[in-house]
Amino acid sequence: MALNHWLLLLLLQVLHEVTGTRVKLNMGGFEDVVIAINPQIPEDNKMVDAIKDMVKEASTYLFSATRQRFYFKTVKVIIPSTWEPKNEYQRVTTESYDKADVIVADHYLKHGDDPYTLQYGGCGEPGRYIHFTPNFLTNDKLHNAYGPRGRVFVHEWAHLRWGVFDEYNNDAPFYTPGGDNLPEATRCSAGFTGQYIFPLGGKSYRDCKIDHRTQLYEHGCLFVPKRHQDTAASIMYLQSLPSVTQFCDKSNHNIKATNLQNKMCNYRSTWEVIMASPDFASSSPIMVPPPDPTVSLLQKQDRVLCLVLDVSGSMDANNRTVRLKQAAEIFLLQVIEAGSWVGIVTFSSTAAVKTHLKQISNDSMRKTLTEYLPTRTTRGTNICSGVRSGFQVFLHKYGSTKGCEIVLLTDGEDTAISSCFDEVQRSGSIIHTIALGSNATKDLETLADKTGGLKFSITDSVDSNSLIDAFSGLSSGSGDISQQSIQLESRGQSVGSQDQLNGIVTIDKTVGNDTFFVVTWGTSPPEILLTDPKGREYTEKDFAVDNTNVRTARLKIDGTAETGEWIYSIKNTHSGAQVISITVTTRAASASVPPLIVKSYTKSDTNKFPSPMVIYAEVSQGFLPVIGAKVTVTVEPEIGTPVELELYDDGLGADILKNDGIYSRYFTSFRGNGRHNIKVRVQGKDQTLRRSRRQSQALYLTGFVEEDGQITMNPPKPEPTDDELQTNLGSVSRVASGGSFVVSGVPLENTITDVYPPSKISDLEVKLDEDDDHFCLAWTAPGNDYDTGQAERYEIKMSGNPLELRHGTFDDATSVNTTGLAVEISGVRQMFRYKPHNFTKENGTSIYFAIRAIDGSSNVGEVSNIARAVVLLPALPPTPASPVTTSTAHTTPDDKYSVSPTPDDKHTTPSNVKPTCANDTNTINTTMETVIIVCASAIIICAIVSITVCVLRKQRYRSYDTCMDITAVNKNALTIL
Ligand SMILES: *[C@@H]1O[C@H](CO)[C@@H](O)[C@H](O)[C@H]1NC(C)=O
Ligand SMILES: *[C@@H]1O[C@H](CO)[C@@H](O)[C@H](O)[C@H]1NC(C)=O
Ligand SMILES: *[C@@H]1O[C@H](CO)[C@@H](O)[C@H](O)[C@H]1NC(C)=O
Ligand SMILES: [Ca+2]
Ligand SMILES: [Ca+2]
Repeated sequence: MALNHWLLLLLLQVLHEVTGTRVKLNMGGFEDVVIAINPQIPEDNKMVDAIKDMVKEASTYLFSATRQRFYFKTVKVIIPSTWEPKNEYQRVTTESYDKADVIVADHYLKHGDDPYTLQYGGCGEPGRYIHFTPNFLTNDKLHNAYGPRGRVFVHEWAHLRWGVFDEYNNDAPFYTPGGDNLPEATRCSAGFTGQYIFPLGGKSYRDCKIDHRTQLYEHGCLFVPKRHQDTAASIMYLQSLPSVTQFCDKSNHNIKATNLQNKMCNYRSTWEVIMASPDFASSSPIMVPPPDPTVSLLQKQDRVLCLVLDVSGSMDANNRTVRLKQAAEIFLLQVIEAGSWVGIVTFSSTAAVKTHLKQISNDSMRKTLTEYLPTRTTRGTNICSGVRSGFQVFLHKYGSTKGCEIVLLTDGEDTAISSCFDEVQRSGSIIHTIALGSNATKDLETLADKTGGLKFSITDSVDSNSLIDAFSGLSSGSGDISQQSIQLESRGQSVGSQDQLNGIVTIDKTVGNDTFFVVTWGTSPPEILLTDPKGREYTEKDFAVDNTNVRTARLKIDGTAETGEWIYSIKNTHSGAQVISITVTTRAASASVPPLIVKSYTKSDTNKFPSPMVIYAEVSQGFLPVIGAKVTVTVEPEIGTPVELELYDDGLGADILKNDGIYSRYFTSFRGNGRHNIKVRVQGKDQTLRRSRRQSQALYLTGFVEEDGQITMNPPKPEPTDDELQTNLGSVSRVASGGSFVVSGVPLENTITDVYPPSKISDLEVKLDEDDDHFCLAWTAPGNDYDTGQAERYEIKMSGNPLELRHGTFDDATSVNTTGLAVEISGVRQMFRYKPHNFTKENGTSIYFAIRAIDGSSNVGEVSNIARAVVLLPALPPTPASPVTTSTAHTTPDDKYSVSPTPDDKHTTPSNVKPTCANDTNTINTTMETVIIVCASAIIICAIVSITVCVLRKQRYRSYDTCMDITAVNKNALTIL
């Protein structure tokens, strides 16, 4: 029991470390939920009131939805510093916009107000943040479409806190329940009743037809629920309807719905997932109704920061003092935002205040501050004395340490560091830690964990330029993107005598103000040639060279730097090899166009071998995902060679959604214990890089069926046009530090055995071959270790009952003989043809398949998605009309719809359906199943392949010349059930 408790605490710790959230659960009450308002939003007290109302309503709703377990106890709202100060506003302490649980901000491209939660982890893993627009919070007209705001908040909170997924699916709105049954709307529970209508424009509609190629309702068909339902579930489907007060649980979960919840959580209901959470384990039902939440308002002040720098003797080793000075100068001269206050403290066995807080009002103040950076070292390391002096610097000016930031850099061991943990916790300051070299004290990160600071780990291998990256990564977390420094390039390497460091930095349209090119070297100044996109050349003579032996040359470009490719060539004219580095930082070019940014996360920031680490990079512009970028990550262990990995946004392996701007990858190459530093590089090429829509959004209810059978429609949802979205972003480069994580439990390298299975295959598809009765299966090969390398063999199972193919019963299902099936290397699309012996084709038969991969060390991967092939005979009974609608025409008062006569080609028989790949886009979103139509008499199989498949294949797999025509369907489509 005691152990369990301890584990739980650990889990909770991990939970908030990962997401940045510092929400605590105390006797069922969520404390310190942070809602942050973007600084670009003009002052609006109505919005603050709306937030208060929303939280109050949400708390009551959450309490009953979770069967009296959870409620909101305290909520903090961060008011931007741009709003008029008020007495009731308290000072922000360790909260920040960047770490907030809920962000209130406008979308860059105005397109509706869909609330959403940024989720990138698997089932049960917390998300990053919830995003509401100001209009969503203040415009009551949106109630009809989204429901009361408190209910929406609970829907999003379940995503964020408990890692459950949506039970609707805009990309796969219908599914076939099997047998002779009609298609149904993707929903939970299946007890939701409503009408399937096809809008004809204006106020008229007709019944939906069934598309025989998919066995689903035609594209454009809408499921309109009745306003009054008997079912109470579920909140992850349609929280807006009054009757909905519960999550789907085991008793009413719709296992057949083609939604992300089923795909991600292996067909478990949302309530089962919530019950498996650490929150659930550490709480119990509460008998009395909880009090209303307390909402406090905090206002962000100016940024106040103190550099607390180690000057112990060990800083002399490996040129650390010089490297620190180079990196800290970049921070003071280029990174920290104008208007901030900065102080500097150094420490060894005792601490010294080098300068009290000075406000960065102009460039000469930046320069002045660099003169306080340490150059000499003394003996001893007393981290707490450094931190305390930092606090003194804040108190000297402010009378408070709340909300101030310390950047603490040390390379030394200090056994007494825990003596100031409590003091640090009480201070309300944020401590960012930079561990330099492998001797830095192990507890250093505790200071960051306690205060919500960033953590960096820097090796003495200067090649990586990581100390500079750490300082460049210390931008303010205020949400004011237009003021933040953005790093475009960061490279360092040893360059031989007379050799060159060459490269290209792309300055895109969104950046260019305050652009600096900084070159550093180890021994003697190199020759520099920098050519701008217009051909103008800059040499080392144009760079300002620091004459205080910092070995740095710096060039600031006046105004906004030219957009395009800047080519650099740095030549080592020294007689021996030396390390040369280049760093380029810039800021946004316009306050109204948000720059493209990259942020990097890890699955957790401590990792015990053999769990795999997952690394994510989020590439976005003004909350819109940016897709088509090449994203690479370098993981640099304390000791040993860095590992480079490419991250993918392909919806496979560790990546849960394709094209959501989150690029992900498993990392398993652990070679030793200790800190691992992360650096992410984004390259976007002209023509490939583009913005995309958010995919996972709250359900916008299209309309209701009223008590009297009339239909009330909501106005159509505003959407940005594809043109707006896909404006060519041009070429882009970004480099960012992703902080560090700590690994433990790694065995000695020569004793490491393979413990990692191939990853789950999530894009299995199947169809029946039209010519020779073979089933053709296609999927993307996983690796030996998750998504890396090559597995050894596959196991494929088939069944008439999909539930048999799930984990648990997979072993018992009928095996498919996989003789002759070779395993491809990870990421390669492969296929397999299979002819069952005694397979009798019966009308409407569904055959299901699932696959898993096994590696050379007998590690067994998870069971894939379940893929389905439908066999249809031509003499199909006429398609019945959709269930609820009647052909009685309604009159059309006001905003009611009327039924127009259903066109009489409604009962199209399969023989009328042309197997053509014409530009019929009816099924563009229903690529989930491939329906095979069998001409019974001749036992000739006339496969009529889904149109979508054809269309997509033409675009992407032009010369795919095999049995497997369907390999090109959107890999993100859910091929489950
Ligand atoms: C400092 O840097 C120079 C030039 O890269 C190198 O030759 C020297 O060995 C370094 N010093 C130490 C102590 O690492
Ligand atoms: C770590 O400390 C030990 C003993 O003080 C010293 O010999 C070693 O050089 C240090 N290592 C680094 C990387 O500073
Ligand atoms: C960038 O610089 C231009 C002039 O060089 C200025 O007009 C613009 O406001 C600046 N943008 C930002 C975000 O400060
Ligand atoms: Ca993704
Ligand atoms: Ca393996």
